[in-house]
Amino acid sequence: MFSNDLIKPTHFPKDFSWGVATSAFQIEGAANEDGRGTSIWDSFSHTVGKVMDGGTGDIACDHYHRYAEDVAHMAALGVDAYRFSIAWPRVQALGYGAWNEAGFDFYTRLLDALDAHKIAAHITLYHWDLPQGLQDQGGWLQRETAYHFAIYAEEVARRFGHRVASIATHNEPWCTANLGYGNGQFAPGVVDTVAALQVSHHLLLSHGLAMQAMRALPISAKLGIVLNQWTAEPASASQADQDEAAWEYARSVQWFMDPIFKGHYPKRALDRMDLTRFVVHDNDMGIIQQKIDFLGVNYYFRAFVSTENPARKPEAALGLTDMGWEIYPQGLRDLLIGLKREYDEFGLPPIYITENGAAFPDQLVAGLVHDSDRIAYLQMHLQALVQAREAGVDIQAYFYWSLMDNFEWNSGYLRRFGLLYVDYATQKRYFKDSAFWYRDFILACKEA
Ligand code: IFM
Repeated sequence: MFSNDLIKPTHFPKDFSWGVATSAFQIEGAANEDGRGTSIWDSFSHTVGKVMDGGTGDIACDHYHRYAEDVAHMAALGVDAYRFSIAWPRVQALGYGAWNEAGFDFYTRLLDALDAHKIAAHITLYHWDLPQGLQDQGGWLQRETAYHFAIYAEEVARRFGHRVASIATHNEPWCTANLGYGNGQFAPGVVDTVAALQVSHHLLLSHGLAMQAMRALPISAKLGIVLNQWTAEPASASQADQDEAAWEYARSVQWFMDPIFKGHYPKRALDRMDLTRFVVHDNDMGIIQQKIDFLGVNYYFRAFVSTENPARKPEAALGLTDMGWEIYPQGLRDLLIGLKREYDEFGLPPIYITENGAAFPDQLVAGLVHDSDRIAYLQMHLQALVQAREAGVDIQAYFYWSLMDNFEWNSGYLRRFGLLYVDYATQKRYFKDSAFWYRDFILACKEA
């Protein structure tokens, strides 16, 4: 059972890391400034009909100009960690060729501001904004992109790897492959599930190549990857539903975990996939299977599987978020315990919860946002995290998604995940009640 009054500061160790997360395209704006190149999300969001409200990343939260204020907000929240991504086209306009010093300067300024507040930086190299220059050469369907990514990773690590706490290669490669190439809801908007399979392989290959390149450097940053994961639960006890749930877990979670930890794709997934255009070179799996220092887990919901009625939805006893996602905290606990059970013997490293959060239809009234639903969400998911820790899972950090409301991909600005409310007309930020709750809870954990 999950209840929103069971979580206590004493449940967390003193060195637990409390953070907030964002990504470059969703907050930075300044799309045409200081030599930034175009990304696939610029092209996609400027295509009529791709984003629900027609929103683009041109201005977003204007974080590029307001980063100092945003870091001050983080300091006021009392977080000790900030997860953000580097926009590849900001530091290398085309994804190959010349580096853009003005782009690197922005991230240097941001890191300086974080240092001044003693907030540890956790960077992600790829949070979906591929340079359009590489897309024009085939994007992630093109094997060569993985090699360009490794060059970019090495350059970022060489410049920043001594002053950031961690570097993740990818954020949610499942989404890049399946939403970008499978159903086309995300950039670049390709609808071809067989291509999506090959893209997922190139993403994993790029992860492995980047890990090799970064490992060769004398840097202190921990290196890893961030995966979005869920439990897959059968709607009934029937064998068919159980098999279907196992297949769903295999093609989503194990599809990325097994190559990294076991050096091969899960057989259960391969058995049911169209492999006619799936090309894996001899040495690829060895390149992908690199030791990682941390695993980033993003958790939002469970998968619910019914063979009789594939459209059937779970009962959602705790309700739905504004994304229509079931609130299901026990999925986080079960997922984490399952990861430990399956991957511990293959070198599962400490886990960071790199994303967890919810969109709700927040209303700003007289400068206040009473988002008790988000506070309850946070409390229940932290409780699930504690239960997983008590079951022996080594979880060292929690990052709420997101620091502030931002560009929610194909939902544009219609979905608000933030602890801070953003009034896009004025770009003013307001602490929601959940921000005050998170601040007080973090403080209590430090004092407990
Ligand atoms: O906003 C996204 C984020 O970019 C990746 N993970 C899920 C979030 C909510 O949809």
